[in-house]
Amino acid sequence: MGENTHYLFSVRMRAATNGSNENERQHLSGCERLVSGDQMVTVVQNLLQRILTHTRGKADTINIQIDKMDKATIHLIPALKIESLEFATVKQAHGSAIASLVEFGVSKTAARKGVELIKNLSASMRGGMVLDAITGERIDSFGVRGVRLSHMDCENESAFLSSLAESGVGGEKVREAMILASKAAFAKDYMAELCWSDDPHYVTGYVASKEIYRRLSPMKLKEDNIGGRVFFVKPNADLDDLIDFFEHQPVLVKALRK
Ligand code: PML
Repeated sequence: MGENTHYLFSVRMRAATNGSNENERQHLSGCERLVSGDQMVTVVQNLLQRILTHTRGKADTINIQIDKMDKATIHLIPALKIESLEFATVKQAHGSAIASLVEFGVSKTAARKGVELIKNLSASMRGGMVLDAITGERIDSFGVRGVRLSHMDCENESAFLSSLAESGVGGEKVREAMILASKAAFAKDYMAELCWSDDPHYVTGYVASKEIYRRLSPMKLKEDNIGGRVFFVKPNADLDDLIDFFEHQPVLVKALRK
C-alpha cells in the first residue's frame, strides 16, 4: 500500500453490535470510498468520525477494511439522471413508485410485491432483495442479509457534489444512494430498483431504472426505522454474475451531465 499512482484503495467501514452470529449481530452503519493512497488517512479519519457520530456509542465493533485496487480494473460509469417528486401521503408515493417501476419494465405484480416486501420487513436489511421483474419471485437466497453492493465511489468528489446541487439535491444519503443506484443500474441483467431509508428522520426514497433516479417523498412515515431495497432483474438473470458485479467490481461514477 502507498503512493503508487496505478492503484486506488477501497476503504470500507462498518459498525455493528455484537452477536454470536450474523443474524444476531445488528448492522448500525456503513460507508465506503475509493481513494488514492495520499487521501487514505484523511478518508479513514473522516469516515470513522462519521460512523462514531452516527452510531452515538451504540457500536460494539467497527471494522475497517482497506483493499488495493488496480486502476485498470475500475469501471468508469455514468450517473443516473435525477428527478424528484413530492406527494401528500405515503400511499400516493407508493402508488407512484409502482407506476414508475411499471414504466421501467417491471410487471405490476412484481412492483407491488417489492413495495409490500419492504413495508413488511420486521428489521432493516443491510443489503437488498433480488426479485424477478416479471413474476415478482425473490430469487436470491441471502435472507435477512440481502445482496450488498460494494467497491464504489464517485470519480471526482467536488464535481459530483456540484452536479447533485445543480439538480437541487445534496447530503450524504443522496450522494451514497446515487452512487449505489448508478452502479446497480450498470449490471447486465438489472431492470430497476426500489428503496427507502431505515433512518427514522428520512422519509424520501427512490425508484431507479437504467437511466433515471426518481426520488419520491414520503415513502414512509416519520419515526419509522425500517427501510430496505429491492432490485428487479430480467427473467433468467445470471444471479451469480449480478452478485459478483455488485460485490466485487470496483466502479467510479462520473458527475451528472448537464
Ligand atoms: C439509505 O439511507 O440507504 C437510502 C437513502 C435514500 C436516499 C433517497 C434520496 O434522498 O435521494
